[in-house]
Amino acid sequence: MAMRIQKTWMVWGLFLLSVSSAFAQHVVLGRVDSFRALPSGIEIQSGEGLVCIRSLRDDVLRITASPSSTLPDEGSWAVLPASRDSRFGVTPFSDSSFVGFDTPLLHVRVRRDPLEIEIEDAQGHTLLANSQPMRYFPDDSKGDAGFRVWMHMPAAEHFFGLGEQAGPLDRRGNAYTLWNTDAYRWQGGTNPLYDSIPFFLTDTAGVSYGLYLDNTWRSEFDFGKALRSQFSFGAEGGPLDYYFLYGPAPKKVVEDYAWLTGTAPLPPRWALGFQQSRYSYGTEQELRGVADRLRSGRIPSDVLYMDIAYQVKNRPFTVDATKFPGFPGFVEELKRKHFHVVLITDLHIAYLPNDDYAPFNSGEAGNHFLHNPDGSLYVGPVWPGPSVFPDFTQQATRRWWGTLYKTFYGEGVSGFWNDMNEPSVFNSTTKTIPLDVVGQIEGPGFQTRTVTQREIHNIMGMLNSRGTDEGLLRLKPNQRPFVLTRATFAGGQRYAATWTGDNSSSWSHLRLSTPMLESLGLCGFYMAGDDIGGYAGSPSMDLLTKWIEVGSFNPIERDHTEIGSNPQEPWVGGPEQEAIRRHFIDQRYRLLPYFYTTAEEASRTGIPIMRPLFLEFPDATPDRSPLDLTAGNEFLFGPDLLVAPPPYPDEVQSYAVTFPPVPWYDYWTGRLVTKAAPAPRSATGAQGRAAGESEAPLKPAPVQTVTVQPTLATLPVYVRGGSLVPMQPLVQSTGQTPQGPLELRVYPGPDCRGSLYQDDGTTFDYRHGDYLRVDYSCQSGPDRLTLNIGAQEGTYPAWWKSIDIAVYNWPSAQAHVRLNGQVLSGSTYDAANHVLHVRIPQSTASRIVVVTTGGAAG
Ligand code: MIG
Repeated sequence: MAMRIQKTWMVWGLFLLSVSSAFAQHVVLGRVDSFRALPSGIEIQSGEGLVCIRSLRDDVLRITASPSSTLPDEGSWAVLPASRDSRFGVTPFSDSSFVGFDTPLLHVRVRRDPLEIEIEDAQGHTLLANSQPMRYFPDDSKGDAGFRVWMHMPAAEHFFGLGEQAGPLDRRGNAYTLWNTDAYRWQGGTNPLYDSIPFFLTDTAGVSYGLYLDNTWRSEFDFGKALRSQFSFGAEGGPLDYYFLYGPAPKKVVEDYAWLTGTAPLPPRWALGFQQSRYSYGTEQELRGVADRLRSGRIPSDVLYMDIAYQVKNRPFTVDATKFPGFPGFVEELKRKHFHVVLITDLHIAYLPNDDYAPFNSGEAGNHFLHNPDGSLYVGPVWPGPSVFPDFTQQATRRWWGTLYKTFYGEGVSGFWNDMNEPSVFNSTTKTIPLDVVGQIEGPGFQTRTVTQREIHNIMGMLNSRGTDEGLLRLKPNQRPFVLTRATFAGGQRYAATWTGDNSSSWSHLRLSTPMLESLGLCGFYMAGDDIGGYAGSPSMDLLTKWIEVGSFNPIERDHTEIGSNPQEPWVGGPEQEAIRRHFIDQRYRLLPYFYTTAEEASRTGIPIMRPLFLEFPDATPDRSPLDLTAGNEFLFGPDLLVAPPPYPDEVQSYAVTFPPVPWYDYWTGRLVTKAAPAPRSATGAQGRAAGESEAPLKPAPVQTVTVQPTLATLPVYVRGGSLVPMQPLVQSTGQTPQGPLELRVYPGPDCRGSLYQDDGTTFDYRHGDYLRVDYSCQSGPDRLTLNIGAQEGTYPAWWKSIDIAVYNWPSAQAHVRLNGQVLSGSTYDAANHVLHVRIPQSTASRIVVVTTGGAAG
């Protein structure tokens, strides 16, 4: 019978698929029948099945299991090969009840009967423990099978992560499905959304670990919804394969996850500028009008987006010359006006077999599209009409896809926007490609084999953006690509930034965006944004204003709206609204040195730009529960700025701002706002307190609050005492060289530190030393301040000739200043706000500035 179908490889592939799922009987890995110590872990036989626990580092474990004698051992789309292959030698352990092993940081115990894994820290406190044995479910008639793993869930455990989810930051009490979905007009609680990131981290009284399930199939995470005191996760197919990442500091877990799945590379600096979009600016004149209005209104901005209307009949990689007659010249013109153009290029390719549409013809010739089970091309309706879909799990297909950017990239288009890549398909109740549509996996790390959408649906968006990113890098190897993708998967941060899809123009959506962006940041996507002003519908002018205020402190600030909505650009609504919005966008640009320094840190460490409070202050509350649970929608923008929008942004009542236990200054006035300045108890990264370290519990610091009256024109922002914040004179785009001194704001407090990173903003030359890095620190007493400016690292020249130092909370006009021991005159004092201003010349050498109120400084 098979002879009738022409593409016999496909039949063979489907045969293999059915064989591989045939073993999925209902299997419980119920007890340890035998075990064998491995140099880096243990392998356990349980009935017909196997469980393997390996130590990749002293603080990272990988746990795999199988109902048969073959453990999952294929390539991973998310985990970096070097991390996956690393091994740490362990000390085996067994007694009559348990088998397992030790690393210097972890005890891994597996109960013999029932088979339950328990992971403890070095002090013997349980971090993670199965509450019942893992289990495989048999296929039903539709092929839904899979596995599930259950864990005990202590009362104080809180859960963060799983990428973008429209709800509270803490996932406890809820369940989530990961299945990439085009969710137009999603609302609070809508799940699933556009991306699948099967990673979460926990916080139990300041102690944290992370768990990453390396499985691309439809998966589910339940944090105490079905069962009050257990959490569980599973997938409907694919490998039972997860990683345990030990903190104990939450910040370290985020770094561990970056070690496992990589970081998002440093973006071009212009991507940090204000971005203006709409579905769709339809003509050259219209878009030129937007560009010119931004410039004439002195609204700093860097990026203009062209949505699907620029194309011929919505066909990707075409330009409608009736609307954009001189396309390359127009891109040039915008570039001269310091605007970068980002073009949408959806992944669907118009099905035009008898046409001269090159993307279809070259893709068809290279066999780059997905097929139906009978071997015919899969065709589904999307914007261009009947469309075909690239088979991105083939390396050859990703390479072909990357070549499609040659013309646009050559014409000076700066970045690309990969939309609709869940993938979204019209006229279908599932809104996506049928599950039995067939593709191929082909490429390094993988056995070449046939797969269906069940396995690869969730990675289509990530691999679409990967093809784009890698293609751009091949076309211009020394230019940092910018790719914005709607759908993605764990590890996708290596290839693209993302945004939260089709939100709505409502106050509750402004509120929802903060935890969504924080969660994306915890999951590696430090470059993320939302549609400022809302996509579906039209915002009131006050809402648009407030959204721009908050969005000016988001990693990506992009104003975008749907077709047919009211105008939503920052000037809409009159000069008063425009002035407020401009003021906040100005601040974003004034903060660029600090902002870009934070982005560079994120690109090395994975610590996001937008941070929940518990990430920096895991011990801030008396019971060590995450401060974010009670601190409204406060978030940190970089390490030192605390942004405190009204928790319910449309409410008019006053609200309390909650502060982590260090001194805080008002960003706008520079005045110290918290009275008490208890020493910070929290630790970050390596200094984290081990779980259950049994020193006398630190006396709980009283949680500090101030009461704020919300107004349209204000947004409370505070600066951490003990920070040094570099700022620059206002520019109208990130490409403009600032005129005037660098401003260095000194906010005295404990553990006072800061740094500054600069480079050319567009190339990879920084990887060869062409950057500028300076570390700052300060020590302060009641009438004395010492500021250390480190020597410049790297060869990139500073644009400034001098530095304006602003010392906050300086007690009096009395100020004796010495620079490297030499008396320096000319300081000025702002008595109203207690700020001392000192100007010093720029130098690449290290310097010490000492300020005292008394006689001779020094
Ligand atoms: O079906 O390209 O989320 O940002 O403007 C809508 C048009 C397709 C969805 C994206 C939105 C974009 C729109 N796209």
